[in-house]
Amino acid sequence: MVNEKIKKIAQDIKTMRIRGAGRIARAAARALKIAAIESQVKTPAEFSHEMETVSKILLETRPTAVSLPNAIRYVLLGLKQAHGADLWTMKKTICSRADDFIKNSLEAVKKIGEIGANRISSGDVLLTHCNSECALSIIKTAFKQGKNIEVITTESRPVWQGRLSAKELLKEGIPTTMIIDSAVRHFIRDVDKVIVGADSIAANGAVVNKIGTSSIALAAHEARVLFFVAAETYKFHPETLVGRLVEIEERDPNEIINLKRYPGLKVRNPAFDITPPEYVDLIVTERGIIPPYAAYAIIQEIFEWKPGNGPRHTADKLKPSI
Ligand code: RUB
Repeated sequence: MVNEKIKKIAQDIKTMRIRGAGRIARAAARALKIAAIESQVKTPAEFSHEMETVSKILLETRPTAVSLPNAIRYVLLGLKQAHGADLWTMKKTICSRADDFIKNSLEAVKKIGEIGANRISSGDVLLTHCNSECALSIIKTAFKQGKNIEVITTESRPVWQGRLSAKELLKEGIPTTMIIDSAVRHFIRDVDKVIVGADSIAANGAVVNKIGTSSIALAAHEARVLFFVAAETYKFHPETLVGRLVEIEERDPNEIINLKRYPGLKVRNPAFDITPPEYVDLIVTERGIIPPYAAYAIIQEIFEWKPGNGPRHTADKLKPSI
């Protein structure tokens, strides 16, 4: 029987009380740790089975952010590491890998802020979309370094994550202007750099992020404005190396409009879109800045991928190295 706390975390991810790819990943690691601590089973085999069941529930919440399966893959590698061990050791291994993931993830966000802030100059006007911890980490770090910056944030309809960003930025004292999503091209010439996060990055460097990101990238490209993506290396999608496409989540149309009032109206509500690598100038990761075309090399290294092997996700490779 699945623990109520796990069901609650899964439900919170589904309904977006927990949202943003990094937070979702950490919540999944936390859920696996809770499941391990509170497990009532008696044998290692039953325990492995229970962990797989919990993972399945978590994986079914939201399909696009690869940080979720990557976090689970990272924690569950503990089952393989502790193979043949007693139940207590297995539980301990899962708990310590979950703790490791959470700690490394938080460190990565900080490191991305430091690395990315080096590319921000005093006087810059930055545009951000949605609400990305990593993108905001760069902006906040640059501001804390004393750089005189301004931020334009979109509303990010239909769920208004731009309001979260605006609140966070204002709390830091950063001058912030909000615009409607469709006003980006109108204002793009006032912008020096666009900084967004990512839910998944494919092996060819294509970036999956909040719906509207690709239109912003297109406008930035047209106006020769730099387009930065800020993402931890667990946002790189290992299966895209062998042709898997990233699933784009389509959410409830009622997020956009009350369908009861418009009988017969068809509404589409994709939550994410894909920005081709041609429109991305650089990706700031905790391991350093890379061009989008280096995504392949990152995936190969982080996941120890070799032709014919499935991806692994090891402890050492997640640690910031720069
Ligand atoms: C969130 C979103 C964010 C990325 C990166 O979408 O698209 O830009 O997840 O965020 P949603 P972070 O609100 O639908 O989850 O840098 O915080 O991981």
